[in-house]
Amino acid sequence: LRRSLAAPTSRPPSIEILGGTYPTDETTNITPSIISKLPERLYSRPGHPIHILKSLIESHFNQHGAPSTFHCPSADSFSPLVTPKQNFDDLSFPSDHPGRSLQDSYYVNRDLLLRTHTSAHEVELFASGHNSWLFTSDVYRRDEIDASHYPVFHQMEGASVFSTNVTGMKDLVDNIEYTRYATDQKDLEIEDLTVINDENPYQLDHDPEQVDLVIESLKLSINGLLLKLFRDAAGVSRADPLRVRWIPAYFPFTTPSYEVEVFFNGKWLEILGCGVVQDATLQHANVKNKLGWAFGLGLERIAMILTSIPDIRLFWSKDHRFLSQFSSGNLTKFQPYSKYPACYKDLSFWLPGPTVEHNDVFDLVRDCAGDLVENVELIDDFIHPKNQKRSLCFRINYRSMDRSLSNEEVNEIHTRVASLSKDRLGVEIR
Ligand code: FA5
Ligand code: MG
Repeated sequence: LRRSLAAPTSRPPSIEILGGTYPTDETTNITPSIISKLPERLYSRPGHPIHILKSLIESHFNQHGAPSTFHCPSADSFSPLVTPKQNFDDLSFPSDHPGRSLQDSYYVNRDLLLRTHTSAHEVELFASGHNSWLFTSDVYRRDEIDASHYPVFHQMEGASVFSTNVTGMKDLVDNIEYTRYATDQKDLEIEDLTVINDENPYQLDHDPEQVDLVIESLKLSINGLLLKLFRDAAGVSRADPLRVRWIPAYFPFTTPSYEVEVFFNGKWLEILGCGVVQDATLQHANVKNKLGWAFGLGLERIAMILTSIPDIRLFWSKDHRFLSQFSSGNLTKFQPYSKYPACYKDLSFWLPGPTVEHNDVFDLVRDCAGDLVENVELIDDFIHPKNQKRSLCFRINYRSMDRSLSNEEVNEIHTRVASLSKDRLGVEIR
């Protein structure tokens, strides 16, 4: 873990999160803005697009996914604070994987971080004994600021495992037959660019014949879901087949692994990652002699495509002009209300050393501006020829989604951004 930039003196000895008190250490980088999101539980609010999409997928899988039912436990009984063992080790992440770094993930302290994906609960979910399950929750990642990136978003994880004995294999074949029957293939145009090779291999202990059946079940299940979401739910004309593309991918906890893209409004969009579950994960869950598939998909991304919601901040809006649009419980097209004026301000500073982490800048802007920041972009980076000092300039675009901001209000926020930059990053404002 790289050291946090926060000066040790500015760090309180402990922090309060969801009613608990946790000691801090030199890795602590969770911010007040992030802590304030933890109690929101968008996935459980009727009439919220995240909840609507979750319910739609759950009922699809329970009608057409398989002859067996999918267990759908509520995320309320799974803490978003997980150990590095849950989020990484149990999922076979190598010790030097970038996802573990302080730059990419929010740590409470070295023993506890916010889950960066729903896969963090795979072992618990497999250990619960259900062969098929779906799990939806908030996940947290440090990232840039723009209309499609927000440090909190929602994923749904799904999995199905089958016994490797004769009965289990019969279930698997039944599953394939059933899923094929429920998937009207002629409305789908599938480009399958995947191959099994040294880069995306079978697992050593697996029987390729059995794995091929698992992969067929996975592909049918996912293609059926996408057909349901992007054609039936989005009301896309049946005259055009839906184009779906399967490409090879890498995840430490599945092999072979795939990513699935959908062609929508002229672009290929990555919707989910998936693959054949690593034996190691099942062993940690004490599941023996089984083999199966898992996937993880991004709910905001799919909801934004289906409803044309233009900015990911809107999912957090309390404005009735947003929320009332989905009160019917359907993913109807979003009717934008007027866009309020934007206000750009530049933040220029001299660095104290060779570099500064951009995610540290983004987090402090979020702490000062909350959802009033629309995007942040690096517009200048130069080194002074005489003293070799490096200067960066970030352009911050402030805009509210529900009202006009006054110039004084934006100036006040921007002044706080500059002063927090000095305190947290040790930079010299220009
Ligand atoms: C994962 O998180 C894996 N855990 C997925 C997985 C599960 C693979 C089970 C294999 C088996 P990835 O980081 O690619 O993978 O994210 C999965 C999906 O989450 C993406 O396809 C995308 O739809 C969504 N997603 C990822 N990052 C963001 C983001 N910053 N904003 C919105 N959606 C995102
Ligand atoms: Mg990905």
